[in-house]
Amino acid sequence: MKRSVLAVTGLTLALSGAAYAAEPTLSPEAREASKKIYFERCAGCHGVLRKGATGKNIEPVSSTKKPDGTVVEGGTRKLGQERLVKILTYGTEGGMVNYDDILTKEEIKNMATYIQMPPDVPPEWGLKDMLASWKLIVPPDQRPKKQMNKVNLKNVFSVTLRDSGEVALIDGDTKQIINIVKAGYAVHISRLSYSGRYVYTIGRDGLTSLIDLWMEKPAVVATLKAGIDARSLDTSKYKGYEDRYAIVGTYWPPQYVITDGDTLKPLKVVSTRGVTVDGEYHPEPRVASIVSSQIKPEWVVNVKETGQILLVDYSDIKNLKTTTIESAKFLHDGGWDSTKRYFLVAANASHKVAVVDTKTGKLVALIDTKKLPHPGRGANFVHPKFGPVWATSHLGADVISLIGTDPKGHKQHAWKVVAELKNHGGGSLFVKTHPKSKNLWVDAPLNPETEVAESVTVYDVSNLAKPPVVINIAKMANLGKTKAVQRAVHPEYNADGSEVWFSIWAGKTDPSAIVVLDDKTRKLKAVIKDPKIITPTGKFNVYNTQHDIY
Ligand code: DHE
Repeated sequence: MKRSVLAVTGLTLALSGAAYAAEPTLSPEAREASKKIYFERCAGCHGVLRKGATGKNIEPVSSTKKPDGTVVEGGTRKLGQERLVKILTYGTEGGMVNYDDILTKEEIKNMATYIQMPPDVPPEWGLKDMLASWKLIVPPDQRPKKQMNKVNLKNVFSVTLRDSGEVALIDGDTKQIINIVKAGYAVHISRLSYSGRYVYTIGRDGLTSLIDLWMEKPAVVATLKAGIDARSLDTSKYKGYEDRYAIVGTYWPPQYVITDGDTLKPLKVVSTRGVTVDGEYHPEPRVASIVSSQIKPEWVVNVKETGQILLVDYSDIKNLKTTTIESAKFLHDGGWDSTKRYFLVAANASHKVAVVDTKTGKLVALIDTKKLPHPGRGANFVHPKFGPVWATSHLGADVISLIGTDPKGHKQHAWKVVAELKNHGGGSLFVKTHPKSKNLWVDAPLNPETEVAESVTVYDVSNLAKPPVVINIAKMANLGKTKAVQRAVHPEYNADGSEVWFSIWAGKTDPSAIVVLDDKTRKLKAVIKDPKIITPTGKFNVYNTQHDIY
């Protein structure tokens, strides 16, 4: 069966030389419905203004300057209605997937017309809008003074339930659901306060939620609509600033907001509109990953379209100092090296990984990788020959690249791809290991082959000559036949590194599950099933997320 989850995340269109279509129009109702579909399914990859990032440029009329200076005219109007319907229905070899199992024929027809019309531009979202949206449900002085439940909080997992817009808090010791809370449309990630008390979540609709784990039944104590479209957030982790601030990055408007850590009250909004590393103005440079330094009062804010990495010093937010580091365009996700001094981030559509030294505030290297590196936060381990390395897998290749990260002890290998391991397929999103583990786990949920998408590869990092093992995780969940593919996604360790958890991500109306393996034996330990576990994707163990352990 050939399907792909990119169908729910975005479109990729190839240009052909067809003639321009006639002036496209839609009824107000069809336009409104198409606009909604565009924002929910397409904007993530192509951008609100359709200038392209992970997906291609799909402006109605576009012109691309080639390296030799020639200009190629293109755009969706040139492609025309018929061709666009075909692309939307069947997908393309270039990465665009079929929408025929997600949208109706009528919706596809309207979408083909809609993307030939000028983009709808959502409103700006400033401090005033944010303040009006802000809800302080339980003020700090009415919250518990100590932990009121008996849960081992270190081993709680905050699990994204993508299609129900919720987060499930699961006790990692007992595997019981502690609570399920509303967390915004297609909630994306969870991050932890430095103290480990608060979980912060971000919905794609910009809804930011603050969950207090100390309550008898942990629940949301504050929310903020930080923007119209968002993917990332983090908290202040430097000594003296623990739990003081949070930062939320938004796709639309392209900006970030600094908030109070324990109330989410918005304090300062900073635009990321500006100039790319090529020196061209970009109107929609979206905030991709954000991480929090523990060696300085700084956040590393990665701006996708411009390729600029911002080191934002939060020690004086009224007089905000920012270091702007040129790297490569289309920055996406990334993680720390094992010392937490260097941050490695994928510039995915540039097929590169950028390395920043947060101590000196400088770019250290831009490393060529295979097509579309996608590390999640990556994985750190000590390679028997090359010393400390950080790993990334790829969306566009069945390869896991290992990059040397030890410029002191292994200078000749630092910031180079020192080895490439074979994954069981392309379409990988996440890799994971743990300091106490010898295993490196790699998924491939976006692979078009069902068997590959259901499986993961595991390497023994102490002996990489040993052939890896491919395990079909979905089969272990024993869910029976489902409408959607049961994608095995996002390995995550428990706090002591003895278990590794995988989400089985099926359709919204299908049963889904979380599969827990014993890391040492690689054998099944538990399957967490519940009708309320709808489309689980990311899982964030409190202790590991709090301390950036991966
Ligand atoms: Fe993600 C991380 C953006 C689609 C699951 N995703 C991130 C980050 C960004 C991002 C910028 C880094 C956040 C950080 O560290 O601060 N993701 C995007 C997109 O733009 C994209 C491609 C399309 C979209 O429309 O959203 C996209 N992501 C997806 C999915 O379809 C996934 C697989 C399922 C889902 O839940 O939506 C998905 N993304 C994740 C997860 C992480 C993530 C689980 C965190 C990984 C980690 O271990 O930290």
